[in-house]
Amino acid sequence: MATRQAWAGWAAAVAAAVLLGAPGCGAKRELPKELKIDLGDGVTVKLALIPAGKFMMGEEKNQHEVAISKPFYMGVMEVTQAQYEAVMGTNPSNFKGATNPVESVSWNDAADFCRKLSEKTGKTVRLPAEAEWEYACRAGSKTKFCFGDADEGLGDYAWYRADSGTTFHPVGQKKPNAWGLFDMHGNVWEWCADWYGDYPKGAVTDPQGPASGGQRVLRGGSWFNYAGDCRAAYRNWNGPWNRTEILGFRVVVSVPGSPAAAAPVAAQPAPAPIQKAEVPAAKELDLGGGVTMKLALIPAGKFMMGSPDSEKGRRDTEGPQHEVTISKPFYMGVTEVTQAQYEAVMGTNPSGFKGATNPVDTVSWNEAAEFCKKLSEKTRQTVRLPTEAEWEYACRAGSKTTFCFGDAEERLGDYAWYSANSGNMMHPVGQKKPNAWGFFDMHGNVWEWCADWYGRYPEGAVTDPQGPASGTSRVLRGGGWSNTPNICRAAGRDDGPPGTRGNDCGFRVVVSVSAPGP
Ligand SMILES: [Ca+2]
Ligand SMILES: [Ca+2]
Repeated sequence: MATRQAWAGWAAAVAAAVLLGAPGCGAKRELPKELKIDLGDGVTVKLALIPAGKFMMGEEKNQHEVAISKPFYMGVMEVTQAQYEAVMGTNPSNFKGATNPVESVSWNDAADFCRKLSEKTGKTVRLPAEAEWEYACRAGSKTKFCFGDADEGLGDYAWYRADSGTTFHPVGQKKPNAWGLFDMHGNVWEWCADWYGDYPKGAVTDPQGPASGGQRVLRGGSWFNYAGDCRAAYRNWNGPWNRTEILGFRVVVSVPGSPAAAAPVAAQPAPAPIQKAEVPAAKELDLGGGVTMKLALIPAGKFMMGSPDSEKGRRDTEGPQHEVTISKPFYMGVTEVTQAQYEAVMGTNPSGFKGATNPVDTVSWNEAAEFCKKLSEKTRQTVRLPTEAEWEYACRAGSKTTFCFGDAEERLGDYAWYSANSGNMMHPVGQKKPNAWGFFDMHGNVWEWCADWYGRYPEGAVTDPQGPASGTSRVLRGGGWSNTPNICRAAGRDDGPPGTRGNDCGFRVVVSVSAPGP
């Protein structure tokens, strides 16, 4: 029913739009329903005509009537990496793929893209106003999502936490909404033109958001987010310089001749030059209640992942040994997540061996992922589990040996709690020596969940591997207090179903690096 109403609205709007083409000259010109921009080399941007109309924006207390007075064209897809590269000559994305959405782009980068594409085409290409975005997302619907209220239906329309395999997907693979727009829910967050601020109290026409601010609006959720964050009304924000791998955008093109067409672009200040300031070597997250978490920066680089055939105690799941490039620096927790930290974020402590500075144990992969989600929301940063490659890279800290400190098993007790010295229990984090990059307990104490599904390694060199696209168990690394040295090796791997818990299984987190602000 929502669909039929939507299409009725569409027809009415197209009829209304006829008058806009050349006001006063009497010539009736129907706006084409689709606009195609040629970027050269076979790369095009397709946009759909969005009718003028009214809708209820927001939800609950902040809901208010918005009139969109002019039709406009909106990108049918998120801007892809091929499109971005065709216009900008670069591709900053972390998850490379020509038809993947471009990501790791700041609001400033997105505005620059619009400016360049406007110059190239002579059209007014711009970011959507937040109101235009929600209007287009709803496509006539009044429900939680463009298709209704049921979370269960979201997978038909969106790549989000439950079906994305925690990675990006090419644009346009799911169902479009009633107005033909793809991935409005999920895949990549989309920058809107507006500064973030409170909504107006009453009905408004063509709102542009506050005149100034510190944060720009983001909409729609991403592959990293759960259903609630992908709602039509859900608002997010971030600093305009922030480049995170879950942030992208789509463009709109103003209808030629419409009087308000140029306004939003004029309202956008010139992008600030990207600061080349150094990324700080350490980071501290405030978890509330006086509890903090220390993280250290890990440089981008290359390493040999897995073990050589000659390594003592090797299992064949550790091969083939292959070269891995970690293309971006990232922050990693200096210690395993402690029980105090877990409780500050989750409000519970499931551990078998209680102690505020003990690592949290008896947590499933799902719970570890939930912790990351909650801490991401709390800190507005991308907190996540390390990929298996990031974990081993951080554990090795430049070493190529059995352990981070060399091959001699006799020295393991200096760095790790394991079967020979643990007294059959875990110990507070950070009591043994750290590795060369300052990380404690990478060997032993508790096993650490990694983001990846468990599976066989690739045969050749890879960049930023994420593990298999699907699987039945998640990767565990580093060994625990009950394990022998052999199990605690840098290349050692184990796995467990994502719902299982063990009193020797915990985790540590990483935070993606985003460009520093001005
Ligand atoms: Ca999206
Ligand atoms: Ca550990």
